[in-house]
Amino acid sequence: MISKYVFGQPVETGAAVMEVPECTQPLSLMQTEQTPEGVRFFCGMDRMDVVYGLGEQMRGINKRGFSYISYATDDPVHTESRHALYGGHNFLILSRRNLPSFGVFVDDPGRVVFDVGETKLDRLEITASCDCVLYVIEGDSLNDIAGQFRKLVGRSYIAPKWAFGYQQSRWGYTNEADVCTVVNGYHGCGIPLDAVYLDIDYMENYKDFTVDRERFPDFAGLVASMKEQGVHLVPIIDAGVKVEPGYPVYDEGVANNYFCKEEDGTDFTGAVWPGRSHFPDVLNSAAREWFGSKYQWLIDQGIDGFWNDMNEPSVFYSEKRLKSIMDEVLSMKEEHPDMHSFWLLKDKLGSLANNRDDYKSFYHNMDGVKVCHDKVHNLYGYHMTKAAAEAFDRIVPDRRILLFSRSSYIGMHRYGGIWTGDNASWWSHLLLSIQQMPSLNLCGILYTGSDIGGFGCDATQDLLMRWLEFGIFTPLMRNHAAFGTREQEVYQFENIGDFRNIIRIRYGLVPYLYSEYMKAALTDGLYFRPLAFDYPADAHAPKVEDQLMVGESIMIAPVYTQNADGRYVYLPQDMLMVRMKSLEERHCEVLKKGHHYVDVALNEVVFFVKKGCMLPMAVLDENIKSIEGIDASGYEWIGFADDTAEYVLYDDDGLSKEYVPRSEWKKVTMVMAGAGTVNVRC
Ligand code: MIG
Repeated sequence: MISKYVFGQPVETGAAVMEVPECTQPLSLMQTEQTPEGVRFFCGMDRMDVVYGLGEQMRGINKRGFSYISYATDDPVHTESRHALYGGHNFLILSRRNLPSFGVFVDDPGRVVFDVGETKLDRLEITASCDCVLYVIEGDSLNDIAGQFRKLVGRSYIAPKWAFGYQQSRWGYTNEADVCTVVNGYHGCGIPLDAVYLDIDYMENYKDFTVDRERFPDFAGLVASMKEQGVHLVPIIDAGVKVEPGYPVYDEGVANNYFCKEEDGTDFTGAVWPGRSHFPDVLNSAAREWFGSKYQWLIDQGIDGFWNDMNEPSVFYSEKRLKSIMDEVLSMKEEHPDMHSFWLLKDKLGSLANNRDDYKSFYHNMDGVKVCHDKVHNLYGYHMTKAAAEAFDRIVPDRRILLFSRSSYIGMHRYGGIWTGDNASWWSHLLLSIQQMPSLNLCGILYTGSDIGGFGCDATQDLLMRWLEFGIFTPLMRNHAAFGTREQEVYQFENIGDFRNIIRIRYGLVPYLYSEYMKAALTDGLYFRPLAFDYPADAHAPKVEDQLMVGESIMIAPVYTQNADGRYVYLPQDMLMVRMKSLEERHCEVLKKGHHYVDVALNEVVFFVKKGCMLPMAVLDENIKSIEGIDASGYEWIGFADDTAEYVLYDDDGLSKEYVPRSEWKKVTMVMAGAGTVNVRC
């Protein structure tokens, strides 16, 4: 049951797609109070209660004990103390031990604070603005609450099947030769690869919808020849448009008032990679249509995937703030600063980037209504991505295009996925990425993954290998690294054969992973789930922070510490442990419910099959180069059963939008016929 409460005069965010009548009864599960900052919702929490959700945030699967802020920010230092990352994912479930659990979605695209028992241990407190919509969702189980929420916000984005292949990226591939080196590097080692990313360096002076002619003399030709080898090129699109008369995107934007405005009506200027830039007013439907239509130029050259970046929007500095701070700094030139003013000076310069006062200083034209950006801040990345997705629907209505964004808000999950931004090559960020996945899925974001190996800092061989062993289960499986860091393509490291085996296991798993992804998307289900969602009666399950259910059949328990040769794993029921050194070298063993220490060598993949469940494994050709090469005519099956195991297999062409109706999904049954032998029926 979903109850809707409206406060003030909220902006239409488009997050919810289901009509829910406004509730006439007063809110009972939470109390409400007006504060100087806005409206506050709060309720008590029992010691054993768990809070799930909030999407892309720091810390654990259970969000208790900290405050989280929804106010998208381009902060590349994801330390434990951070309260905000790139998204606004205002949905959580309070899972209560002794009372019915419920979900809360605060539809407010401005700054929202979730104090989940930080200030007061036993209190959940949410502070939104005066204009917001609150949805409270009651249901029979955690899965039921999550499912109702997903019905409210609509079907998640569905990526093309090739986007489930392994992908390589780096900020620093600057020309055609760099791209070829990567592809040859992988193919030369017999490792499949489905995409290579183009970061900002492919553009001409960081201008959106341009390609540098000197560095990419025959772009369309390169795109086509790569595609022949099964590799898709995926260019980045940044939010900021370079101020440069004569550059058509700039000229058209200015002429039609398509950019965000200052209070006085002039175009807001902030600096990002292109230098002085304007920001398309993607909250205005005409501007959105215009900006989206620009993607066509790249689609016409054979591009079929994009990543939208810098769309918090990131502003390195605004012209007016830089000027005022420069003046201040210059006025200090003659004095020898005391220590206090020295630190003040340093902070001033540090406060230039992504400053909230700048976000308060510019405006959108929301189809006739002037709205201050700060009030709708979290909608920007969402609507930039919506601009692209709506354009794809016009340009190539029958085809799926890969699309994901850095900044997002609930509602954007219908148009694209996200990656989790600028993490670092830290073991703690491997764990963080494991913990972010179920939280993101709860908010509807299914097509997601982190920068494998870590974006900032230098990756070590073992970190990359362990990260890949987890990354083979994330829908987006992309190795990405920052400019200036150690080169992170797997062939740059020792023991390439082990890397090859792990990536090939991913391709072997694709029939299962894709099937599970599609079923989750088409039924509003969860691809990644915390253990407690599947084992609600198990008292230990809610405490497990480093294991996940992946699809209907398996559980994973990734190793995320250096120099470990295994880890403790909790089994909420008897399971079949599958250990793989390669796709062909499999070892299975039944483990009993309870706690186990499981050895996991650095070059091994281990996962667990639930009882009564099974999964398909593709049999791969030695030379498989991409997803296209997977033979779908027959699979091997791994299952665990006393008598029968079942699996519902979804498959389609991976490209069109005509998804297979549920009545036609294939059910595969495995029947044990005497010790060690099985019959499989389809
Ligand atoms: O200011 O385009 O998160 O993935 O490589 C940095 C360069 C801008 C941030 C993205 C990252 C990308 C980088 N971008």
